[in-house]
Amino acid sequence: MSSQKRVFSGIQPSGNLHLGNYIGAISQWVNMQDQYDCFFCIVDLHAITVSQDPQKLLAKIKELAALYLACGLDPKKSTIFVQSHNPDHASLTWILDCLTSMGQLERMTQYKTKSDQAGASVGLFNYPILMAADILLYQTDLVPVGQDQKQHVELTRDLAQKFNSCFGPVFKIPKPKMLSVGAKIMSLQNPKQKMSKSSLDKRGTIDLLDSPQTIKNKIMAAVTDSGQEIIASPNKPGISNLLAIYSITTGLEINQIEKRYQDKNYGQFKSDLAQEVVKFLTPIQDRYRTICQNQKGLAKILTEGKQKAKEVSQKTLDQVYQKTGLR
Ligand code: ATP
Ligand code: LTN
Repeated sequence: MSSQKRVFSGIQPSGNLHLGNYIGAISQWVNMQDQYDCFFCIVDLHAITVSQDPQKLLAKIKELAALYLACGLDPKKSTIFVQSHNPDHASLTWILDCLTSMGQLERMTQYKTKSDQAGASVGLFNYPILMAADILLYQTDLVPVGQDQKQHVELTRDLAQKFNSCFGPVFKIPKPKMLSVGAKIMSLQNPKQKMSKSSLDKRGTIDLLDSPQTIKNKIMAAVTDSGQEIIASPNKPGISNLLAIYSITTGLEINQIEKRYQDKNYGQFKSDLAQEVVKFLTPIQDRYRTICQNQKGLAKILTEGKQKAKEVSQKTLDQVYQKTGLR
């Protein structure tokens, strides 16, 4: 048995993967692979909590798997798999459903925001419990995510504690892990809203597969703040957001970037940032295209991932069945 701490995280194969997803989640994952026993999941069952076109969904699952690899996830180091390929996720969800109060779910911010549209599904309401099942099945220590998912990881901790105190110790209590800079990348068009796959204004979101010209156009059109100084500050949400993107894509500290642009204007800063983002994304896009040419190889990685995932999750689920009197 590995003595390394366990990491679990996932992204939904819905919409296009964007720089916010990369910075808040994937950049952490890539850096954790050598130190931790990592499980990275394509959470397709979460994606269907809102309506999806079946043919597009299957293509999106493959696209996301290829992007995981292109961003630097290494199947020799990490277990990469598709959530619905392992039925244990849905099985544990039901058991946790029966332990969760309606009130606990009604408090979830993401649900409150997303259920605005008429006809919100029961799945959308139940979404955080499926996420808790994902995490708890693997006896996870750390969950690297963006800021918006913190509340869901806290619910996961509460559910694990409740189960353990009702039935005896089964689950590890996981902790969220968030970046100090980049946990919430904001829309380029509205620095008060997070950059999001489902955002209607596409100019606010930089997709990992955007062309260099599109990236340049979006960054040059980004909303900035009054004044001229290029500094990170709460009353400069637009510039602070661009500085966070600059920092992650170049590896420079925010104060180094502030110094570099002390006497420069917004236009120069944005034009340099656009170049840095293009320089950062081009190799990811090149690798993505190469990986897509080998669909068999990709499928093999996901099959092996499923097997490794199942080996771990099965043990937890067996204990759950025993403790709850189902076996
Ligand atoms: P949707 O709009 O469909 O909710 P999303 O853009 O929020 O999608 P998710 O699949 O929900 O993307 O998120 C995947 C991961 O990326 C999560 O860990 C989430 O916290 C992180 N993430 C999403 N948006 C951002 C962002 N703007 N800044 C930092 N991290 C983010
Ligand atoms: N809800 C997450 C995606 C997700 C997840 C997980 C993240 C599903 N299961 C388990 C971490 C761990 C989101 O980003 N929307």
